[in-house]
Amino acid sequence: MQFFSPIRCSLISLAAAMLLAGLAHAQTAPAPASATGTAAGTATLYPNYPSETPAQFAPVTSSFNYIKRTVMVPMRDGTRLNTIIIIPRNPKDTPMHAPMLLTRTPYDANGLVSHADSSDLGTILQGYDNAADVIVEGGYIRVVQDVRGKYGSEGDYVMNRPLSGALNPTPVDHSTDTWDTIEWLTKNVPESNGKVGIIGISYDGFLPLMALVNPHPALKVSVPMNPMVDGWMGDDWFHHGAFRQINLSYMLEQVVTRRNDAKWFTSTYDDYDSFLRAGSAGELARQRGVTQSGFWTKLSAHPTYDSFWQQQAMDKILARQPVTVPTLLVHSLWDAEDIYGAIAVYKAIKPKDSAGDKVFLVMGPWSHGGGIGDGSKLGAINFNSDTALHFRQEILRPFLDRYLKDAPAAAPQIAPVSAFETGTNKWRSLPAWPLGCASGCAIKPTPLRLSADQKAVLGGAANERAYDEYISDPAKPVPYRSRPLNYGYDEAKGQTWPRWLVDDQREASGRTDVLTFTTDVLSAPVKIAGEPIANLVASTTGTDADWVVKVIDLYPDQVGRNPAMGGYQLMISADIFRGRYRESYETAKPIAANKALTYKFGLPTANHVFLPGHRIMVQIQSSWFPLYDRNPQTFVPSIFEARPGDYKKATQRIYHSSFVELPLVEAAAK
Ligand code: PG9
Repeated sequence: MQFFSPIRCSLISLAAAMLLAGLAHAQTAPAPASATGTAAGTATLYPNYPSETPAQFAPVTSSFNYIKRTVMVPMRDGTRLNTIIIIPRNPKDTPMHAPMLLTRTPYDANGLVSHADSSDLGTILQGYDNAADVIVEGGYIRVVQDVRGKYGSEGDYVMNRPLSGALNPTPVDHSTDTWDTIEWLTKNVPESNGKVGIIGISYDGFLPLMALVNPHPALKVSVPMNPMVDGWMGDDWFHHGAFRQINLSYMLEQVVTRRNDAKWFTSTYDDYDSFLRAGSAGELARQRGVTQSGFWTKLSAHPTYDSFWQQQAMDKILARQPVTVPTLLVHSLWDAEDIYGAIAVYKAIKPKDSAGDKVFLVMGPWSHGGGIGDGSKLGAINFNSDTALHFRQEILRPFLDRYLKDAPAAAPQIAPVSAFETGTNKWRSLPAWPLGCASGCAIKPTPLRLSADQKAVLGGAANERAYDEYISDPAKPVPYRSRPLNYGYDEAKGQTWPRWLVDDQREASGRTDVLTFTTDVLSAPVKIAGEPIANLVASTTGTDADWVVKVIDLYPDQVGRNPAMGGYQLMISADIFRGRYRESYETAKPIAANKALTYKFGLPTANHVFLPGHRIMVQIQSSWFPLYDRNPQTFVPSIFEARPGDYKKATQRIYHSSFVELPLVEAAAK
């Protein structure tokens, strides 16, 4: 048999040849011939080589300690969402009666539960976004789902799809999709006990908040971890109006294709250079194709805190809802992405929890999502124990068990607030937040004054007229961390973005365009609990300006037990404010040049003790680059479209009547 020489033949002889070939195959087992058409009425006959791929493969999974089902769950508008249900097998392989833990995600549901190809449930879940130890040990049914428009799900993707209404003309949103999913799950997963919890981090943490809007009756708990809540005020897109241009890559990859196939590219090793060369954020967006993303179109059309942002702020939405589902808000004290959201939601909904049994808060010394990792240290900072393990085992696990298991009494009630106190490295169980201790102490807002000789003074009288000044040059913006800057999450490539908030700030304090004010060495501990509030009295020679205020724990000159920490400048709370919003977040206005004006804005929550021997430092600067886009320092209608000629040097004066109001805990300091 010639396998590869074509046989020319008519259709009749082709049939005969195929028959013969088939016979030959039957006798000698070579492959049967196959034919392809050539000219009209003729065909080329090739021998056939049987595929080694079965028509249908039946995976052999009987040894697995879980059962995995993938289903397309229909929503009320007919759109089907890719949903993976993973059911643990109990030792006797009998159906279980387990609660379901749902995560909805735009980040590839399948990837979330396919950490490894393994017969072991713990191994496939291990890795990210799952608190896998709690899920596996608790015997939960794990359900993960792609949100509409992403990965295996049908439908259209809209960034943080707003609720049906003014911003969303369709009748479907994440609230209805969660409702429809839970409805389907409770009817179609016979192994479940009919109770559902929803859990997730960041975007996946925003979705458990959406689930609280008209919640399905089977939704028994919600665990929003580091949730994205208000994209303008303090989470991913802006902080007090300053644009977080570092997220342009996210905006591209997340939006322009269903499976995040389009990739951001770098054009310099040091991010600082490529952002600076592009000029404005709008120009860089054009250069990288981000302008093709529908979300960029919306975001760049809404640079102020207008109804577009206000109507989708989850804290504002939830403040209008009854609080019916037990909710555990998880906050990270050094969250580089969503440091605003969890606390904002707590403030919005805790007052509505009249029985005190629905709203819980935990805050740990973690980066974004760090509660599911190893919480023993963050960068150079050690916490003396695995704080994340403590959270998962002692807080998350009993919380889930109590509300989701059929024998709830077995699980203890967790404290209303579990707050890790940095500096002393201790967990505190508190009845509410902010509160310095369970009883016997009070918070006394106390000014930390920015005084002469670069001194910071706790309490004391203000000196109205004196000031310090610096020149802010947009051509040389202050880097947000030491260069070269390499944004990203891949530790193997040296990318440590998630923990940049604990970087040593001494590089910045040595610059002439950064002012520093430092207290004397503390002789007693100073404890703060809550949000410091910046009260700058400042002038600029320009007509717009950014103000960055950082509250820093300055370590002793020498730290015997850990010499590398000598003189470390650890940021405890810091944020940026875009001066054009001084009078109103909704309307940008030029700043009156050379006039001392007050800028008041809140900094992120801290729960920290400055120890004896340490000092408190405040740093002030007018750029934080390229994390935030540069303020041209000349008022222009849209900073996204600022032209090279708009960027001007300015002299910034910080008057000594400025202060940072610290939420001082009185008794604890004694
Ligand atoms: N911080 C990310 C994000 C959330 C929501 C919108 C955009 C980005 C995240 O980690 O999911």
